[in-house]
Amino acid sequence: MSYKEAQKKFAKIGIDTEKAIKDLGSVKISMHCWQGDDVGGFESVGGASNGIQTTGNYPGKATTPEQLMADLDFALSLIPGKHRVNLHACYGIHKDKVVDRNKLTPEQFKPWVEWAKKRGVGLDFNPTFFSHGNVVDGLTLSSPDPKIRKFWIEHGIACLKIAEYMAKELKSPCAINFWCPDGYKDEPSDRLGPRRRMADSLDRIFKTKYDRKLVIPTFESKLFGIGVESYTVNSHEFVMGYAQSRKILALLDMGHFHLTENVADKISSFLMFFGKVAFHISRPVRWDSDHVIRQNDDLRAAAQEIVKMGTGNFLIALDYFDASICRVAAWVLGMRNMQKELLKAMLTPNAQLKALQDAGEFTAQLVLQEEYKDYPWEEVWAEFARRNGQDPGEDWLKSVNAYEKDVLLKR
Ligand code: RNT
Ligand code: ZN
Repeated sequence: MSYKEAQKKFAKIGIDTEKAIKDLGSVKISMHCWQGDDVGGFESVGGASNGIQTTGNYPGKATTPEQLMADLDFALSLIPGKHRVNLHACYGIHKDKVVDRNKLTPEQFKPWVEWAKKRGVGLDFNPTFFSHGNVVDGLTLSSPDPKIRKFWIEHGIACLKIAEYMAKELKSPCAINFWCPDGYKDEPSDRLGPRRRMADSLDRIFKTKYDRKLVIPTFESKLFGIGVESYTVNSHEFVMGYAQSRKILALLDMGHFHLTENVADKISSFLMFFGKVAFHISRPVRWDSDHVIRQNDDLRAAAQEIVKMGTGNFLIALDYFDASICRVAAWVLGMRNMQKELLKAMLTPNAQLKALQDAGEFTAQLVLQEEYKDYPWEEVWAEFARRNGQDPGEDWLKSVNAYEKDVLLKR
């Protein structure tokens, strides 16, 4: 089937494929730098710890800023459209001595800003509350030790300033996401105290002056982590309450709920009460395993909700890290899969299906929801990819294989 034929077929169910192509082109996805080096960063060679874990030892990992930038460039060159890049504070670029987290300044992120400027990509940011000796007994901002809290509060404040710098320089608002690993392995005796301390620490961070138009703080919840199975301070309820009362955004990570929970179902409520929704797109397998996202039912459901609620109301960031496969391929596949699911959602006659729901026509609703999945979205994808100078099919893998042979495996 040609694009023209697909266009006609979609037109019969009221879908304008040209609009879908245009709309998809306007969605910027924030690509996470940390898939490139297993959340390693540039401060030490120790790798990720304190609640972050990667598995796999695939060769070719980026170990310097130059390598990570080159890999990001290569991955972005195989993804249709313009996107954003999401950095973590542990990716600061240090001269002779590593500047500790509480003393970070824009200086360590200047090379990243220069890199982003040249490519016309926006940057998002994250304070790094892990992989550091000041995570004591698994706690950061909620630690009972005021010195530990102070260190991490200073880190949070430093990061708000860095985010503001990035946004100003790149003339594009910077989303800054707060995720802390804080929690306990076994039943705590006091569940309230750590949450009170967490709220107090965050309040001290957010009372810093920052431009609310340029810096968009988001706050990520989590049900459990490896080693913190019994209690996480920043549970879903805590994050919802804190974010709502402080007028910042709550962030949904697809891996941070019970595995039978439908994360897509949460989106409409978030939208109603926050106005905008921040998202970490991930794929949990049996736990918060952060596998590369596939075109599966969970991603489909999330993308459908995102499109129905208006893509402009979402901050879409990817968050997974697989060290057992080629890291560059993992980026490209995940970004393309996200785009494909958004496109499928844009090609669904949602108004018609909604009308069936409201009329109580549940048989027709079920049948058509399924039948419309078979409409030729691939042709529209191919057209979208071609118009963006990309090969629509799997040939990008050949380019990655060549890059792997020429660059990655020589490291
Ligand atoms: C961890 C959170 C968090 C991190 C990144 C690296 O469970 O999902 O978002 O993955 O900040
Ligand atoms: Zn996340």
